[in-house]
Amino acid sequence: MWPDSFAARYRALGYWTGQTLFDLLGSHADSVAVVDGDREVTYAQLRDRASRLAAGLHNLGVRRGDRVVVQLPNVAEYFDVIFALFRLGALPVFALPAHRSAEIGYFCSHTEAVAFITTDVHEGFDHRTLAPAAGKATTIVAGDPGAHLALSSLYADPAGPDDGPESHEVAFLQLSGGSTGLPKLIPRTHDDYLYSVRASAEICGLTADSVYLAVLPVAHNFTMSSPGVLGVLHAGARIVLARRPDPATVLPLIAVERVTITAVVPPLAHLWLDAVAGMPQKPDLSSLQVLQVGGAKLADTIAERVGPILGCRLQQVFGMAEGLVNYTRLDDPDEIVLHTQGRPISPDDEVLIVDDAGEPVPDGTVGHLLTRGPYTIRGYWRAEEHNREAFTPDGFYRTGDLVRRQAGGYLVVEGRAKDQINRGGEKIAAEEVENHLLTHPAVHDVAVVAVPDPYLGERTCAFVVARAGAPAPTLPALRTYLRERGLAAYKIPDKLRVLDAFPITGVGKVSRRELRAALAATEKG
Ligand code: J2J
Repeated sequence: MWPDSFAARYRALGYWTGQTLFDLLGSHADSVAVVDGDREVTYAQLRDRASRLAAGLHNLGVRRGDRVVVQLPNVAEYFDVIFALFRLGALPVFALPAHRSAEIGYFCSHTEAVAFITTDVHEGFDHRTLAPAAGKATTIVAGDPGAHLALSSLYADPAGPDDGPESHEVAFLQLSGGSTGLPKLIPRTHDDYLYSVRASAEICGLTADSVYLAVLPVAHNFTMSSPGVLGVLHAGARIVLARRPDPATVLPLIAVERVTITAVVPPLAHLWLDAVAGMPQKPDLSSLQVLQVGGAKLADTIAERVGPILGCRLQQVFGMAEGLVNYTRLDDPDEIVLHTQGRPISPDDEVLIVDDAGEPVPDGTVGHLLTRGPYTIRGYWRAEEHNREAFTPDGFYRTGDLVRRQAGGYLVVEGRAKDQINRGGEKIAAEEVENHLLTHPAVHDVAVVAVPDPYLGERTCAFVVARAGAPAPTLPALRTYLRERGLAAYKIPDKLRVLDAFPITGVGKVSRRELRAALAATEKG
């Protein structure tokens, strides 16, 4: 948590206001908050539904400070659930729909979750089969509950659950993209998160007339807060939920619902642009004012097509669930919007760009991005040892990103120093996948690295040294093995190279740089 002197300052400056996330539902009673297919939920209805669900969860034994793993796709019930938990002061742990038993099991056990709230069937996968992985946590299902507890049975008479949380308390645990063996959890407080949400809503020009299309998973930090669904609720505007992100789903929704702003990762921007450019009859995108693109580096060639093809403004967003978010501003010149990843939200976001020795580099030089500020965490949840590496002694978060600062404080992302693969915005910790592969009987040693990909930006390649005497493993066999271990599909390597031995760096570590170079050379040849 922030030292007292910082907390006092952030309060004095008006960043931390003492409100809680539940308070977002306080006004705009009769306006529509959420549209999910044919369903429309007003602010008053959402507040009522969340209050009744809070009572039901309380009856079930969920208390302030308890953790609840939430894995829901883009459905209206998601909002009932998170606001019920915010009302109780219980902490949602935000899993993604793509997570499987390995991730869900870890989140539930690591957080000692009392409940696991999921859906029935989504994208062909039966999420109820994850119940055993949830262990002691009670499985609650939105939709057909099967053998489990139905979410719909929990809406009770809202007769006074305990007092709600205080604004300085942790509101939820968000997931880190990670670079270590086990995913790290990010504790965000009501005060700090609401500041980033309010400020983001203003930077992105949200008004009560805005219509935000939620395309990426609602629980991801980008979709939640930059300005995301919470920014929309702050503005009294309307959220439209897209069940799927493909052009055939999304383009008609934009036209019918008169969507004004939406947020995507670069490969989706690419896909939409190609789809619209190839249509003889252009869809009606006249309502769309802003396309936000973030989560991974946007290629200049794609950035340049957004305005001409979609007829809207591009906004680049470079953010992280740990805190710091940068935006190009809506009135920035094209040069900035097309070629930078924006500048921080807050005048009190402290940005340091340093060389390998930790010394600040001059503007224009690439260095490691370090940051602290009024909405950037000071430590991961229950990860003391890792925190000593991930944060400087004076509280700066080491983002692992390599950036260059331009005039006006605009940042350009130039690369990454962390062992992470950014697969079209989905983050994969190399070590996590390596640890799973190391349990395979034919694998002696393994290194998972990023390889460039024209569509996703990066894909993953597993370099494997086979165990002596064992047959060399094949890609299909390893992929099946990882799937059976319950690893999310996006983490499963796209490529495999079997080597006799790994190139070693001067300090005796596997040289990922040489592995990447070797792969690039063989692909060319
Ligand atoms: C290059 N790399 C980027 C960008 C994130 C808004 C937007 C995105 C996220 C997010 C988020 C990038 N160009 N425009 O939380 O609120 C990479 C960096 C960063 C990591 C964080 C938000 N935008 N990245 O992507 O926690 O490497 O958050 O450190 O998932 O994504 O990932 P995540």
